[in-house]
Amino acid sequence: MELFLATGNNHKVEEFNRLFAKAGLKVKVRSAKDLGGMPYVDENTGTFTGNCRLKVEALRRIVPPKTWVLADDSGLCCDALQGGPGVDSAVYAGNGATDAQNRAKLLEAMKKAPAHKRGARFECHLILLGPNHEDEKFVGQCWGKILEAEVGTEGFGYDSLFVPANEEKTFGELSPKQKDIISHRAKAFALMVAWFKENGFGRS
Ligand code: ITT
Repeated sequence: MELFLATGNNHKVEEFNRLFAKAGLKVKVRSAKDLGGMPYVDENTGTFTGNCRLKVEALRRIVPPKTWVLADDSGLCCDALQGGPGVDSAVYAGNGATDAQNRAKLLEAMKKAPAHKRGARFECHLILLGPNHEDEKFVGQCWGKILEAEVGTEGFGYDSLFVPANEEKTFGELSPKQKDIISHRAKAFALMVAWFKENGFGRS
């Protein structure tokens, strides 16, 4: 089976390629790039699921028939910021902001938060559309805390600021292999793989 990733974020494409590679499914993974790029989507719903739906539907309109489409909407929700930046994680420091600018803004916003208020979680919402009206949603979360300075250069986004629960190191220090076991994306992805297997997809 062939599946298109509805994202313009190359880091997500990289992570999904790794996750699919170890999932034991016969899936040919393609990305929106192969179709000329992800169509523009105004992510204005205010929810992860709503934005995810906009992305998956936007790509579905242009994929070849009989293919699957998967979208990911994700972000970092910090206790001290009442769940922010949340759905606005990618544009926290403004439209077109770089990951480094977003991290700098987060550090500034969290400057006065004491140790016991630095809890946070990553969320990942996936929506999967199939060629025969399959329409499934999978959610994963990863709990942890925000450091007072960046550590590590692996990953992307807020990885160098986030230490997952039961770990000493940030996602920016852990290897991709380690992140792929405990991350929000890995957890949502595992639910999707279970669904594929239960429903007999991905065997050929
Ligand atoms: P697409 O909408 O094209 O998929 P995007 O990066 O704009 O790409 P989102 O709207 O879902 O995607 O925003 C996700 C942001 O949340 C991302 O840009 C990071 O800042 C942050 N994020 C999500 N998952 C992350 C991860 O595993 N590690 C670090 N930061 C992450």
